Amino acid sequence: MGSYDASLCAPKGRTAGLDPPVYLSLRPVEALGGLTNAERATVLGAIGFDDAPEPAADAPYPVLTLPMSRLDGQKLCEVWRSPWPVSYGEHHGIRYACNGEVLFGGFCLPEKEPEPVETRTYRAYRRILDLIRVAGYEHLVRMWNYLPRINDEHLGLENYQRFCLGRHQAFTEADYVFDRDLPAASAIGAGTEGLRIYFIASRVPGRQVENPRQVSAYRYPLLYGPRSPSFSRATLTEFGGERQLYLSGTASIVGHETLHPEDAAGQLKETLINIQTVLEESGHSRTKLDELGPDCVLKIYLRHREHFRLAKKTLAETLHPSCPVVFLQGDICRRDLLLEIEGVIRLPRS
Ligand code: 3EB
Repeated sequence: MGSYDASLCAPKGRTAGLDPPVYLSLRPVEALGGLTNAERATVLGAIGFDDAPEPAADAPYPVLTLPMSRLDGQKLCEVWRSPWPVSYGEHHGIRYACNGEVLFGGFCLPEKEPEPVETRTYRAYRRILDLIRVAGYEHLVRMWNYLPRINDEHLGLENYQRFCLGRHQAFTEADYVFDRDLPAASAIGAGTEGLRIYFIASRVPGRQVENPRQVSAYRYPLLYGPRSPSFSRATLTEFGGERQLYLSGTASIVGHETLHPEDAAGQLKETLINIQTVLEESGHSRTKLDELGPDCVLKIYLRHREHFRLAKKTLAETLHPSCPVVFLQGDICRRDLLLEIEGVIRLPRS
């Protein structure tokens, strides 16, 4: 693995445990340029969006630009930080940063030659699983996946179903126990080429959370594809006494069926009930959507930009005004889904 040095990855100079070992904030890209050297050494990664300025490609940390427009006009990027200095490396083309407790990685796998989506996905996941094993951060917490033409169909299989095939195969070969080891995830249609993935892995496992209103995605019936989607509804982490809930992309699905097709308002309401249910299921005290504050980030993906005003209004009525929301235009993995919401939620100390 070459560049990996475990001694560089030990928690150093930790300040009174006030922050979890990985935390997300939304910042103008210029703020990254304005960091001191000491501050820059704590950046785990930066995620840009295609109509915001691109985070510096020559940065030492993983940088990924998601080819999706922001509907809210805010030119902010996601900045992932550690409370103490991190170290950087690259493994099979995956840039990563680690800090002794978590590893943050991100990459775009370009389309070199024509290759089925399942094969490209399988290759990407094999690389990720190899990296986290070699680096000693074996537990996947959260995966974000962005692939082009997610709803297109070739030879009877949609690209999303092909993506699920490749991911399932990689997890199966790595002996994943699906109701214990699966990370929270999002899988969104975006861009015209390449498979973009970023992820968080940890040294100690988080706790997989499912939603009692929904069939676990990894148990969906065959009707949705030959291999079920391998993700959990959320991961609850507790690192150094700091708890976070990584909420997967959540949509208007009850049981395993889409509810309210062609009704964005109905889908949004159902999605918010699902999120509320997962918050309660994770078993901590911060269980009301309107209690989420400035230390949380929600992302909503809308298939059609004309639903932006409706979504903005409904979320303003439901959420606390201090809770940041990123509105993005992206395709949802099922054709009848119009929107999906994910979140990173900071919880009170245990
Ligand atoms: C669903 O609940 C909606 O395949 O990684 C949401 C989040 C969805 C993640 C994934 C899919 C994924 O089935 C779709």
